Amino acid sequence: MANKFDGKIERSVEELYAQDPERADAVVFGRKTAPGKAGVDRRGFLGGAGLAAVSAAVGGAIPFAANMPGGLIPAALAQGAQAPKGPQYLKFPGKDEKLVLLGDRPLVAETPEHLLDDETTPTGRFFVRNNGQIPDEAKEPDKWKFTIDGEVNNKLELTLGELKAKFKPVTQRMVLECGGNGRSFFSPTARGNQWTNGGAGCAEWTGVRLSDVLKAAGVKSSATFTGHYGNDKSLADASKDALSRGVPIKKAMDGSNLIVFAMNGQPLSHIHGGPVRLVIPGWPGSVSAKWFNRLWVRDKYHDGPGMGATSYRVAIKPMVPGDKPADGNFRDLESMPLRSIITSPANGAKFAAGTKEVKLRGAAWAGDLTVSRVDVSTDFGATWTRAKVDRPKNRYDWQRWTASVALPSDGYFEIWTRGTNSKGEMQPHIAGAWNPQGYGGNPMHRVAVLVG
Ligand SMILES: Nc1nc2c(c(=O)[nH]1)N[C@H]1C(S)=C(S)[C@@H](COP(=O)(O)O)O[C@H]1N2
Ligand SMILES: [Mo]
Repeated sequence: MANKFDGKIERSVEELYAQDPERADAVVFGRKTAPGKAGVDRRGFLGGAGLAAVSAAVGGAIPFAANMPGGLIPAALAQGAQAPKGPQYLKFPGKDEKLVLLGDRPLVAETPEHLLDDETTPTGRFFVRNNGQIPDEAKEPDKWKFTIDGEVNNKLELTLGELKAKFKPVTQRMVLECGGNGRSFFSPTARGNQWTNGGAGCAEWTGVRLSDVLKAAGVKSSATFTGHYGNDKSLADASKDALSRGVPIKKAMDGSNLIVFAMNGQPLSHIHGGPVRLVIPGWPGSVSAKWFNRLWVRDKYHDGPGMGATSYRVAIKPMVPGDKPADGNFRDLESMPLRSIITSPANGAKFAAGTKEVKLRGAAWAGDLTVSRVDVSTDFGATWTRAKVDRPKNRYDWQRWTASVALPSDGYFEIWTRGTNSKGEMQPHIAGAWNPQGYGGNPMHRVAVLVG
């Protein structure tokens, strides 16, 4: 069927979308480059043979085909689902077998969006991100030691047991999100783990406020920045730390930051940094040190592994996608961008013929900000329906949302979600502001559904 389309296509439309989305788009939408004017396009429209081929590839008629924007890879064919060998899954004790393995050295796995459907992300479904070796497990958790030193009046050396005895425990539900979440949406491909939207989760974290501990240490006026350390070592060189990032002292003193020893009511598991980790919500996950053993209060910008150059950094002046990075054009990614995801139905869901209504569930969050609204569309963005968005339980909680959408007929539909944050900013259609390591990619999330 599809591979006979046009008589010229050497690959099926499915393969073409997986291997060469630009060419697939050109073929399907009839993109023409004007003769003698390289790069000048005349947009075609999705009709005739192109429409037939795409409909065959996605498995149904496309009632809203007339609204399909050129350049759009149908959600049913988008990369990831179409990876050459199909997705690889994480095999790890206590972890859901449907977490998608992004790398095994270091071990990295993400949660597909539909597994983020719980109000609170169960530990078994929580994404895993390591930068180096996974250290040996602590035998006596309460004897775990960490230090607060540098620009403080009283250097503190505390065991976990002492921390629990001396400071008040608090529990907050908060999003932890990898700085590279959404990286796979960049074109051209950005360097690093190809996260979709699943490098994030929202757990109940129990610990003590970092600010309480910093106050006990007495932060000097010379303090400007922090450096966070864990006891894991680099894969390439076991004499070096795997990662050590930090934040401006103002962010470090934010009352939402926790020194965490329990996750979802259980002692913090080893893979998530147990017995003790930091959770610095709203900012790239890389500042939330696992296997936490030292916080160095510094009088200048931190220079540990993972700071500087293009790591966890975005372009100050917009750059041409794919270009070489210019020195000095980068700043640390601080607050994470706005993101909304559909957690039910799953991408590729099938509904019985005659289904006229689909109930949607999702989540949205916005780094240091909140989400003021979420809208959903079933017609490629021509019209939008406002979702009901829950309030966060506490600061840095995600916001669950629900909506119900009507479908006019059987066929192939895409459900799109678009969040708006408390500053009025909306998610873009595509990942913009390209940068070499692909931070800040937050295009609208789309799921394909097939009725009949
Ligand atoms: N010590 C240490 N802490 C770390 C990391 C690491 O490699 N080593 N990875 C960071 C990154 S990049 C992220 S996104 C989060 C992931 O936490 P998780 O594995 O519990 O999901 O931990 C952060 N803390
Ligand atoms: Mo991360």
